[in-house]
Order: sequence, then structure tokens, then C-alpha cells
Amino acid sequence: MNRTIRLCISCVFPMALILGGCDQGNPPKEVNVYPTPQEMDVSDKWIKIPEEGYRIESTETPDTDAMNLLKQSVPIAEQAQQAITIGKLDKATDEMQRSGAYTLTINSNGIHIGIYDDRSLFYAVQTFRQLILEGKKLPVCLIRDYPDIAFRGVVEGFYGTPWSFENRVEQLRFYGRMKMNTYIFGPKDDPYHRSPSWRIPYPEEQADNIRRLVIEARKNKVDFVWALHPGMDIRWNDADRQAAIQKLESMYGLGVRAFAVFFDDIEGEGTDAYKQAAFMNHLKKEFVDKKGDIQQLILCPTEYNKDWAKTDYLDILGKLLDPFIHIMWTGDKVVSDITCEGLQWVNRRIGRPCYVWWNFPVNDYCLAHLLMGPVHGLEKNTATDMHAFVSNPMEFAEASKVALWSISQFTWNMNGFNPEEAWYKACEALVPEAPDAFRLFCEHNADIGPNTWMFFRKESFNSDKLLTRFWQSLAAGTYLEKEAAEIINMFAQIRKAPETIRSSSANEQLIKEIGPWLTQTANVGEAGVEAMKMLELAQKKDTENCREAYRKTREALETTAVFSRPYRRGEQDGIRSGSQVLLPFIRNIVQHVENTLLTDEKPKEKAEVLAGSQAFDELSCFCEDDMVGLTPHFPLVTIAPGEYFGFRIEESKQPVALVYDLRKSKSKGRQFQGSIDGKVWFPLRQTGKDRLDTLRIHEPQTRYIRCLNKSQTEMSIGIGRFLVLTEPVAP
Ligand code: LOG
Repeated sequence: MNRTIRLCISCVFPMALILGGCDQGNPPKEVNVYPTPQEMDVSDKWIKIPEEGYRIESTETPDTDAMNLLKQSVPIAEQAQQAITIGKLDKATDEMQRSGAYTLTINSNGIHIGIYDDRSLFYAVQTFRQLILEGKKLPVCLIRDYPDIAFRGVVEGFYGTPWSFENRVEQLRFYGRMKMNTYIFGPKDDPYHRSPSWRIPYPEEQADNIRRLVIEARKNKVDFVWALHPGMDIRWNDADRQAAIQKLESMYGLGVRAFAVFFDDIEGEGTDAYKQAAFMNHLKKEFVDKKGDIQQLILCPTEYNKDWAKTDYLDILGKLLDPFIHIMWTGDKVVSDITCEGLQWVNRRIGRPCYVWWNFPVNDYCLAHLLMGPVHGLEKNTATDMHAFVSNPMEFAEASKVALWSISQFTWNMNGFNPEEAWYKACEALVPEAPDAFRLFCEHNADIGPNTWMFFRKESFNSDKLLTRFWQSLAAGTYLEKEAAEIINMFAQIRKAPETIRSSSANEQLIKEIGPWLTQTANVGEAGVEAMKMLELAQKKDTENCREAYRKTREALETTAVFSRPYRRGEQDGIRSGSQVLLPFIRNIVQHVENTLLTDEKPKEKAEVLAGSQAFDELSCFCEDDMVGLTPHFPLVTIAPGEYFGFRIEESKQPVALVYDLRKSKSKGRQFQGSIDGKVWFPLRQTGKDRLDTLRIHEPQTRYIRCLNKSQTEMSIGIGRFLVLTEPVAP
């Protein structure tokens, strides 16, 4: 990986012109600027920062926040000999007229910063700070830099515990450092954002926090956008139009100068495109225009992804919505990759470049997993197809920074973005005390698990080849000794990494957020080490010691299940680490030993598929320590009236709840049923109000579970999830 950025632009700035009078020395070890500048030429010469510092010469009053930042990096003194000159960019091209564009020239004659606006100076100083070597010297360099996407940042738009005030302050500072300029406040579980309390102003303490956040945002050159979510209970009348304006007015009073209205995830009256457009245009005319200093007005539509855009809804918005108003878009699905084709599809309909709301690394639909892997799935050359790009993060603010770090790179300089390299660097930036351990942790905490959106990310990507090769060879009869040693070593490292991170990282908030996954990763490492020891003994036909190791392995696997259980939230499983590659590998090893040396340990009864339909020809069951279910079968199949699919649970387990996520099936005609003997069936009924579907199982003797087509017509079904969370049967 080439970690020194050297984009040669000598054609733009001939290097020879500026090298006179510089110290020659060893080339700078490493010059790292993030996000990667568009054009940057770093020579191997450097200049010493004068002890007396620099004086500032500026054609206009330089931005105070940028100056404060600069003063933290180098001494600023009126009498200093050398100058940092600041001037307006001349002969500016299109891209140099984007907010935040700057040039930075460092040579023996001094330092020059060319700016377009206040944000430019702030960003130039952010870059400048990263260039300082060992606190005392600067590389001779030329930088010409501008953002690819005008508005970049974050939409706090997830379900779950909203970020704390402290989290948000830290995030805003982070965006400032990473040259991201937008933060949209719209957490689903903030009552004053959403129905029914959207009409009510914030209580004093919370209002004051927002006021302080707006100030912090401004200091970091971030637009603080406040979002209203009225769609669930809005009445399209004067009273509610007034209520909305009054609420925005109260937010304006707290300093907010950019607004959004979200109509996502609603049903009924509120979803009407004509009504929404009229409402938004009213806000534009009666509020935005009258104020005169509002920067943005954004709409999150109800049909916010291609999968759901089956009507003329978007065309109506496209036609009727004031062009000032931007329209959000999550892609082809709720959670999906962002492609040129997909963006162009929606842009044609809404008649403007869309405002991308990317649902990554948000994990509110897969709470058992942390999404700590590299950022993939963003097509380059999409800059002109979008007005803005914001990422919806996890409810864990610090942990989200791994992905946000990459997103700042992508949105600033698409062509300079390399997912693996950015991930590698992000891990280092977040846990500089133990980057390798943290990388290892992130690598094994990247899986999303089966989900309706069929959005998958690779996990354990640095070890899966080794594990697959080893397993395939073992299954074919050959035990690869050298690889076995490598694997046991790998598991030992995985077991150790969490403790290394805990004991060395100063980032307490991060440790708190990822704490349960740290423990679980260590548990998985332990199970892996034990499994490999067991396998080695099995190879040696040492039955007695192998049996002992087998017990330990089973115990270690049970530990992961026991640890996870208390964290279950409704239908969502507890804490999963290493779920994509490591745990399946370990289970394979256990089964292999049961099938070869310890045949008497083989479970007497296993979970089994109940195939009551020809349509599913190859359904299979999966069985883990705390759940059993059908392996996802995403392609849609047709099942006839009276047909069903399901499974039988092992005797050793007691079902707690059925969790399902069935694509396209008609909810009216289907019935979920349980049975004790597989003959007499009783319906399982909905009780909770969870987001995905969950049915509590009240009869602990239940052994059979199925989904029956009780309607008179054929039903089209795909299986995203169909599983039962279990507990061990009480002895
Ligand atoms: C919500 C969002 C949620 C996300 C992922 C949008 C526009 N709305 O399905 O609040 O965090 O999906 O679960 C959503 O994405 N609805």
C-alpha cells in the first residue's frame, strides 16, 4: 500500500521555481493528509518553522475559527519575519468556487493560502496541521484542493438510542477535521423530532443543548440541519402548517439555519405526494424566503428508494416541488450500494440531483452486529449525479467513525478513495495505541447477517482463504499441519486483541460502545483455539484428551451463546462477532470430530426441515447454540394454498420467539403455527410491537414451527429470516 500521497502536478506548479533556500534533509518520513487532497505535490525538501512563528498578511479579515486553529499549531506574531499570506483565489475554475476549496503553498519564501470562503481557510489550516512534521518543520509542497461533493456528512437518522450531547460535540469536531460540512439531526427516537410531539418545542435543557451544538457546528464549518418528522399524524390543514412553521421558528431561535422534513416510514394520509409538495412549498415561501438566511431545505420522501418507488409519487414531487428543495434517496433499496445508474434513474424522475442518504454503517436492522469493515459499494464518477451525500451511522458514535472516516474520503475526493487503504488508516486514527489489534477486531466484526435488504459485507476477509483451504482439505481427508499452526495462532491473536484494545486505548467512549463485542470476539477466539487443539488431538487419535478438549470447545461455544442472550432486543439477536467465517468454521471442526473420532458425542437428534411445499427443493436448517432456523432462501418461490415450510427444533432447546422476515409474502393469507407433536397445530400470535416481525412462543414444549399458506391463492415468498431464538431446556 502506498501511503505517501504524491500526485504530481508539476505542470500546474513548476517545483523548480520554489525550491531555492530550503533545507535539504532526509525526505519526510510520511506525509499524510486526510481526506486525500485532489492535487498535492510534496517535495523531499522541508523548511523549519521559525521559533518566533509567522505573521499573518491577509487581504480580508480571516475566519476566527480557522485562525484559532492555526494558533494552536504554530506561533503567530505580528513582528515575525516570515508571513503566512492569505488571499482570494484568482482565476478560479469551477471546482475552486466550491465552498471549502483552497490552495496551500509552502516554501522558503513563506506560506500562502488561497481561499474561496471562510470554510476554505478552515480546511487549509486542517491540512496545514497534518503537514507539520515532528512539531517543527513543514514539507515544501503545493496543494490545490476542493470537494467533489458539495454537501458531505452525516444524518443521525437511525432507530434506537440517539447520540448524547457529548457524542454530538465530538462528532462535529471530527467532521471539521475530516472536511465534512453537514450534520442532519433526525434521530427516530427523539420525541420532539417525530410524531406525535413534533409540534411541541424542546424543553429548556434540550433546547439549550441544541443551541450549543449549533455553535459548535459553526465553529467546525458544519451546517447543522434540523429535521422534522411529522408524517405519521399530520393533518393537511392550516393548523398543522402553522404548527410546523412555529416549530421551525423555535429551532431558528436556537440558531438553526438549515432544515429538513422527513416523510420516511409512514403510512396513511401523510404519504400523499401532492400534499407533501404543497406543504414543503408553503414552508419555502412562508418561512425560508421570509427569513432570507436559510441555507438548505431538504425533503426525505416516503418512496425513498427504487424498490418502493412503484407509483407516480416521485414524478409528482419532481414536477411540483420548488427547485430549492432537495430530495433524499437511499438507493435501489433501503440499504444498498450507490451506483451511477441508480442515481440517474431517480434524478430523471425528480428533476434534480438527489441528496443521498446512505444507510451505512447504520445497524438498527441488525443490532447484533457492529459494522466495522471497509466501506464498499460506492461507485466512483457519481459526483455530478448527487447534490449531497450523508451517511446514516450506528447508534454508536465513536465506532461509526471507522466508516465515516472512509466516507469523508469518498465524498471529498472520489478518485483518491481506496476502501481498504482508508479502512486501514481509519483503524489507526481511532486506536493509535493498538492499531493492529483494533484492525483485527474490526475485521471480525463486519458481517451484517441475513437481512431483508440483502445487503452483505465481507467479514474475516484476511483469513477466510486460509480457513477455507484448511477446511476443504480436512473434509477431503488431509490435515494440513502448517496451516493448522497458523490458524491456532490466528485464533490466539483474536482472543488477545480485545484485551490489548481495552488496556491501551484512551478512547473510553469507544471502549464502552464496543465493549460487548470485545468480550464476544475474545470468546470466539477462545472457542477457535480450543477447537484447533481438539482437532489436533483427534488427528493423533488421542481419544481421552480429545474428549476433554471437545468439552472445552463446546463450553466455549456455549459461552458465546450465554453471553449474547441478555442483549437480545425483541426480535434482534444479542451480540455477534465472527459470525460469517469464524463461528461456522469452528462448528465445522466440532462436527468433523463428532463424525470421526468422537462419534458417541454426536447429537442424537438434530433440527430438521419440514418441507410442505415442492417449491423449496433445497431448504436447509442451521443450528447454533442459541438459535435454530432455515438458512435464508432469498429467491422468490410460489407456494400453493395449504402448502407450508418450517422446521423441527432439537429436544435440548426451548423456543423463546419466532423471528421472521419473509419477502413478498402476503401477510393476510399466511399463518405462523407451532406444534408439540407435529400433528396438532396452533397459531402463533403477534404480541410485541417490534420493527421486524417477532412472535413470542408461550408454549415451552413447542417443537415444530411452520408458515402455512392459509389463503385460497398462490403466494410468492422468499425467506430472509425464519428462525427461533432458543434457550437450553432447564435440567
Ligand atoms: C429509515 C432509517 C433507518 C434505516 C435503516 C430511511 C430513509 N429511513 O427502513 O431511519 O435507520 O431505514 O434501518 C429506514 O432510511 N427505514
